[in-house]
Amino acid sequence: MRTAITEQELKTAAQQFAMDADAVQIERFGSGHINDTFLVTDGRRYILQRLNTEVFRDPMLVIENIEGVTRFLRAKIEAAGGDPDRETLNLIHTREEKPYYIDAEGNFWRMYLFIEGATSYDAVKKPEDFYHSAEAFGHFQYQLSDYPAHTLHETIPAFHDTPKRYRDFQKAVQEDVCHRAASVEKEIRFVEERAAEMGLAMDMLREGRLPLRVTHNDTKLNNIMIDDKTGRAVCVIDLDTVMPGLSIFDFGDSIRFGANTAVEDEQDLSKVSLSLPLYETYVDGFLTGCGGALTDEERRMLPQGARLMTLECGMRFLADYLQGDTYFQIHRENHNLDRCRTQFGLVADMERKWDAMENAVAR
Ligand code: ADP
Ligand code: GN1
Ligand code: MG
Repeated sequence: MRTAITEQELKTAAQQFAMDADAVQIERFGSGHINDTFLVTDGRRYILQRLNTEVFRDPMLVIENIEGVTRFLRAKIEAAGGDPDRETLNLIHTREEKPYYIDAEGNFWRMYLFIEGATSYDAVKKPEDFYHSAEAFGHFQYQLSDYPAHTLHETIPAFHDTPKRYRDFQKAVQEDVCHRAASVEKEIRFVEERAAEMGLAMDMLREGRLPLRVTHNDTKLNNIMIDDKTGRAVCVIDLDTVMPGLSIFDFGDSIRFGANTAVEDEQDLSKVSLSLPLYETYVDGFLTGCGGALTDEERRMLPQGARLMTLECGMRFLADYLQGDTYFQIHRENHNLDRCRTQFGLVADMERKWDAMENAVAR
């Protein structure tokens, strides 16, 4: 289990990153499900995070990836005349010149410059924001297309290996450690009815029909900072899962989160559906951002990427519910079950709108 964090631990951690501990203000920040995130102010603002080391078993590998990727992006941003302090994450070093701090309890901390004048959204407020996020995630992949992929660590092995996620899910059902399976028979059946389709994308990867690229792997709308003035995407954040992966999954995870007419944990399932206009907006932005780099097969498989990411995520939420909510942070009873249900509701709606989803890509 993750342990609670005391105020003293927070102050001690902040202080390592060359800050005046007495002058700082620290408060919880953001709505990520994995790390503990804090806003630290000492005149300037920073993001302090305790990495979730149950999810990221080897946090040093996460830091090495982020150092490598941000250094690479920084050079490209500078060459393009951009502002590297805002357009990519910047790790702050400790007094000992390290980009992380491990405290007496073994907690793993890191700090970033706060990206000022920008906001990360949990739901689409304006379609233009969604377009710009699509372009930015596509462009991110494009920028990393010549990154030395062999130097990247796999921070979470088999992260989007859907058949593996399905096997993990089945194990959680069988073990049923919290005796919750009987109450979610309908949801379990929903997954089982789609068992044959879990490998659709991974099989194509194995057969060489889909290329392995350097991808973000967690392309939720709230992992992008939108400029408060211009409305354009300033920076792609949450780089913990940058690894070799499938472009259609980066596309798909964004659709799963942003083109849903309801929020991820909506309890009123009648509000859940796929917004075709938002889906089409994202297709446009993503293809533009990718700079024409996607193959025909990748383009054709975009709708399937959206469906598989949504199904996979629902399966992960349900497995976590069955296992006693140990992976995703929850803030109320049945939170993971609510999240699972919105995902399956969205999958069902995608299946109803399948022809339109394919047509939008073909256009
Ligand atoms: P998690 O892995 O838990 O999702 P994130 O790295 O995505 O953690 O951070 C959680 C939230 O904190 C983000 O959604 C964003 O709102 C905010 N955030 C993270 N990094 C920065 C940053 N450098 N500048 C401003 N806000 C940030
Ligand atoms: C987690 O870290 P965050 O909140 O951006 C998860 C994603 C899920 C997402 C569901 C490392 O993303 O894979 O799609 O929750 N990240 C990790 O909202 O497991
Ligand atoms: Mg995040």
